[in-house]
Order: sequence, then C-alpha cells, then structure tokens
Amino acid sequence: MSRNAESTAFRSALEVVRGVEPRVADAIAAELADQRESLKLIASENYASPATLLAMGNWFSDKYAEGTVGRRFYAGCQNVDTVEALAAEHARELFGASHAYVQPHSGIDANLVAFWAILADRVESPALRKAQARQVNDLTEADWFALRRELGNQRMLGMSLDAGGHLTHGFRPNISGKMFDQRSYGTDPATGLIDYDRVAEAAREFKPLILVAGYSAYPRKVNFRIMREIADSVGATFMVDMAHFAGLVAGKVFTGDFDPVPHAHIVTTTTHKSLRGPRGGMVLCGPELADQVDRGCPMVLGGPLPHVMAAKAVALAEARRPDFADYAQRIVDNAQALADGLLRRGATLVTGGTDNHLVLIDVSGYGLTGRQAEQALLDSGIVTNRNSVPQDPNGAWYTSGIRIGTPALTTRGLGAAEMDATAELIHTVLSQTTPGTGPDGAPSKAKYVLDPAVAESVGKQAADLLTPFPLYPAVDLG
Ligand code: DSN
Repeated sequence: MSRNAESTAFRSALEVVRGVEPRVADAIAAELADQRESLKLIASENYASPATLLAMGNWFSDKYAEGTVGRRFYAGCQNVDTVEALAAEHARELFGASHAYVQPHSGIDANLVAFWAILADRVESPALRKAQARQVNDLTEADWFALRRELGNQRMLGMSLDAGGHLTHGFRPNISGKMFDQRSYGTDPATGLIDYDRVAEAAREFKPLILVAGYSAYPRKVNFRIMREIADSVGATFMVDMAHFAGLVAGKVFTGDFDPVPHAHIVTTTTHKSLRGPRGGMVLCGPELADQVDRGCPMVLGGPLPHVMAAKAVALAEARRPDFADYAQRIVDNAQALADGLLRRGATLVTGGTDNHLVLIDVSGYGLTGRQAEQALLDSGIVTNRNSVPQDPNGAWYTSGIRIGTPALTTRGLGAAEMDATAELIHTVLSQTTPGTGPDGAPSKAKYVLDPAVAESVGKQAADLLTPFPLYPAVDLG
C-alpha cells in the first residue's frame, strides 16, 4: 500500500465515523496522538500495521460463523472460510504446527479452549459431555461443582503469578483457579530463575493432569524440552502459553529447546503482543487434540470474529516475511540494551537481566512501590506497568516492580542508543521520586513526590527521543 493510500484510508474512515458520532472520531484521533507522543514500554503492547488495522474495519464484522471452516452453523460463510483458512495456514507454516485454531477472541479464551480440549481428551465424564453441549457461561455454580466433582478435581501445575506466571494459569480469582485443583511452581529466590529440579519435584508430588509453562513477567527463556520431560515423567499434558513471546518464536529467536511448538502437546497465544497482530488469541496443537480444539466454539467461545480473523491472516502473513526475523532479534537486542543501561546506573533487575523482550525492575531498590514508580514515570511521559516481583511484600496491587518491554518501541525503529537514553530517563525519574504520605501523615504506598520540573524535563527528553521515529508516519489525519 502506498503511503498516500494509508493516509487516505484512515482519514476517510474517520470522516465517515465523524458524520455519526464525532466524539468517537475525536477519541480515535486522540488515541493516535497519545500513542505517538508516549514512550510506550508496556511489554504486552505493540503497534499493528496499517494493513492489519484496516483488515478489521469492514463488513466481516456483520457475519456469524459458528463452527469451523466448511462446517458452519450459519449459511453464507464462504468468505469467512477463506480468511479463517488463510489465517490458520499462515499460523501452521509460521510456527511449524500441524493444526491451528484461530478463533479465540483473547488469550484467556485460547487458554480455556486448550483446558477444555485437554479435559475432553483425557477425562471420561458424562457431566463434561453435557457441558460441551452448552456455553460454559450458562453453567450455574452448582453445575460447576458437579462438573468438577465428576472430573475428579483435575490438577494443574503452573508458574506462580508473583514469579511471572499469568493469572489464567490457575490464579484463584481467575476461572482457571476454579476449574482446577491448582498448584504453582516459583523461581529460585537467589537467582530468580526457574529451578527445573523443583518443578520436577512439584510435579512428582502433585501429579498434575496439565503442566503449564509460559509467563507474562519472567525475563528469561524457558527450556521447553526439559519441561516436556517433566510432564512426560508424570503423565501430564504439557501446555505452553507463549502469548508474550510468540513474536520471538515466529522470528526464530527462540529455537531448539526454547521453541515451545515441537515440545508441547498444545500451545496457546495472543496475537497482539510481540507477534504484532490484531487483539486476539490462537491455539496450536498436533492431530491428537485438533478435533477437541476445534470445538472451542460453542464450548467456550461465542461466534468467531471474522474481521479479526482477517486481520490475523494479514499479520501472520507479515510475520512470515524475512524482515520479521530481524524485528524479533532487535526486540531482544533492545531489551538487553535497556537492561544493561539500567544495571550500569544501579537499578536492581529480577534475574539480573533479560534474554527475551522484557525487563522487570525491582523498584524497592529506589525505596518505591511499583504503584508510586508507575505513576511517577507516567507523569514524565513514560508508559509502563507495575508488576509483582517474586515473593513481593507489597502484593499484586501496589507491587514492588515495574515491567518494561521493547516490542512497541522496536516497531517504531528505536535501537540500542535510544534504549540507553531510555534507561537514563527511567533512572532519573525513579531516583528522584520519594514516597509520599497520606492525609494523616502516615506512609503511603501510592503517594509519591516528584519535582514537576524533573517530570517536565524528562517528558521533553522522551518526546525528543521519539521525534526521529514517527509512529504511522504515512498517516496524516489533518
Ligand atoms: N495483560 C497481559 C499482560 O500485560 O501481560 C497478559 O494478559
């Protein structure tokens, strides 16, 4: 697409929206302006291509398509079949998987599809068969307990949330923690790294039906070959949630023991993080689980989102191009440059560095909670999110960590020099912020004090850093 065509497309779209509800058009334009101006370091976010964004804004949104390609519960799905088949084909080719299911609307949906596929494959349960005929959301609490009794309180072993795992891997307030009798493995307190011997020991003791690997805040590679051996040693199904690092797998930065696809029985992912596609999810598996995975809708999902599947096909096609491998490598190079810059300036990093796309700063070294640090950085034009660190004394709300990631800034074109400058800006803000007090004068985990002149100066430097790397440079909304 020519640069002119991109600009015309987005301008025309906004003009049409503005004709109906100008406030929505204004909010869309304001979102682009905000994203252009902010130093976005949220590890789970990215910037999808204009082609991916445009593939979502069309009449595919109007179509119901429950079922799978060629076996729909609605007539007239021939064009949806085309885009779903294309997205699945690109996914299979990109990741070397024998089966891809591209309907999940999000990461949790992808994980629920995988959980139910594994249960259906492994457990004989009349209640489960009954449940499969209905939407999961229709089940009452009593139904859930009956189902769980019949399924024998199946067990799941996943990485704990504070060690970097994800809430859908069995965290109690999440449905996964209610579906399963769950136990978690953590990281070595001395190194912050996964201790595979401890995982094996937990697996031997607990004998899970499912062993889950994957993370949202662990800054290191995981050895999936070893994890598979552990799963096999206790007869568990090995599932990997690669949502955060799918782009690094697609770009062949994670290969061999670190590529989950050849080692796991089933792999789930989102499509919008390092993979740089539209918001959504996906499941990859071998032939054994394919039929059950394809029952995702209606077992777990509502009608598929054909417009998003069209965008997944576009983004996956982009990820198959040779330049995506270069992009994926630059994500990791940038994360390492950022980590080195922070370490040189005295920051404490969980595990002492990174070998993926993210860095986890333990901000207790600056005398701050994650919440204080997050807000002070935001005041200074740096967008991050607070995150627990292992054995976090401040819990999941205030936390002691700041998670930063490089997929988005790498998409804009920033490199090692800009990462070092970013480390300097982060360090400046964190070292000049002090904890504040509440109205009663008591220490507060949320309040903080940062000289507005420092915030303004850092904000200006952050904006200057971005100036040579415009976001969506071809798009001029006028
Ligand atoms: N919320 C995503 C993240 O930020 O890691 C994961 O679901």
